[in-house]
Amino acid sequence: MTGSANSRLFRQAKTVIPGGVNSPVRAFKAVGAKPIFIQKAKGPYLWDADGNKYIDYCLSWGPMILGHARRQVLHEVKKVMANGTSFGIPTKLETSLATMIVQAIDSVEKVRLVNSGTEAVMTAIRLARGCTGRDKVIKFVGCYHGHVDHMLVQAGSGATTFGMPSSPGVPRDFTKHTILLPYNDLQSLEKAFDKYANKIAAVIVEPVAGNMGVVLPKKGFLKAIRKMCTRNGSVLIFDEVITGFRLTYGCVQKLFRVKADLTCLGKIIGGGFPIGACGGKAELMDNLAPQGQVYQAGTLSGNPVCVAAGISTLKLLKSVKPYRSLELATQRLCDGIDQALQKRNLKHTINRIGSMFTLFFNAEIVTDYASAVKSDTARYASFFTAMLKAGIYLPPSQFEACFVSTEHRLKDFNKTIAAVRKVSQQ
Ligand code: KE4
Repeated sequence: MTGSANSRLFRQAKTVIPGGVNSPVRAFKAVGAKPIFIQKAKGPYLWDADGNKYIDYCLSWGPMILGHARRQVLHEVKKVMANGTSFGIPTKLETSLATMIVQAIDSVEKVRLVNSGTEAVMTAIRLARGCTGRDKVIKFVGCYHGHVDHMLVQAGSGATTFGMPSSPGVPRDFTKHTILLPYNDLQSLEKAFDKYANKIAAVIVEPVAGNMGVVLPKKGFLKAIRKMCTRNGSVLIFDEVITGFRLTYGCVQKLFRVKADLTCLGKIIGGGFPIGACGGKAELMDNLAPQGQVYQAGTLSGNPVCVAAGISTLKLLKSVKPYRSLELATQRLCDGIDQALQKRNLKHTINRIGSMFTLFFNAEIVTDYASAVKSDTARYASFFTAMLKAGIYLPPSQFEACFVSTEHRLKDFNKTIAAVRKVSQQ
């Protein structure tokens, strides 16, 4: 699939861009392949530089829930662009998008728009620390919250729960306040709260994890975190950069009936344009400069073009209400994949919620990072490459989420399931 044009473009890219990509996972290293370069996309389809067509289940890592190049979104963006693209001065569009988010998420009374999910997380954690006067933050192994230094942590040695930097360039001091716990493990959470009680500024969690592959919260897990944060005066941050407007019009907080204090958003709320948002209770949010003392800023934050795409996307989601049909369609696809692999006796498990899922080549159920990493990543890599050759683009890593859009049709699912049958014979 990485024929002459793709290979040539990759060679050229590597001469001027580190690794030839602007975000590591795009280099296909996790699947031992060379990346394709996209020429165009429409609906659920991608075309690469060699003219190969793919059914896209990565959807730019989640944003393209309405499919690529959605006519209504492009129309709104073009209209706004004609009046200028960036002013560094407020526009009413920002108020409109913020209002839509506030109206969609019960726990959000105010929103600060930023340019990425990473910035949303940075803002939420600084705000939580600023409001509580505390330093420690709990995160869970396998959850990814962007590349801010103090979130780039890996399990420390032995029983220490403090994270060690997971990347060169992150000083040990920057992660010494980050407590790393196993996802879905309430016992370790209780121990951490007992031990660090009134030192914990926040707990940040992907309420449905997407970055170790899709992993669902065990019954009671989210409610228990909520209870411990409330009891301890810590801020509960839900990182809904993936799940925001993916599973329902709003956040999974509605589905699990747990209210976060701060919510991080991104991806879908930008409709394919750079965006992020940190929202929450006004009593917290009003501590952000210039109203409060907690500094946060961004030249292109709330950019009218990005915001126009987000408004158009949320308007369509609100009117089309695609979530039930997305759920049924994704269930049908996953059932077909499951049956195809069962027929070949290939050990696998599929975690799915709504229109996001992960096919793990793993004999066990996957409930946390420790079980996720038992997956057969070599088999996933060969499956990925074979499916790519068959015209199906899956995330180029076992530990990511697949997504279905409103534009995927039955014929796409049938083609995908047929491809799974064929490649799993090999
Ligand atoms: P960005 O800074 O990449 O916009 O968002 C960071 C982020 C924060 N929180 C969650 C739950 C996220 O999933 C992400 C980013 N997601 C990855 C893919 N799982 C983006 C892909 C990439 O890094 O290239």
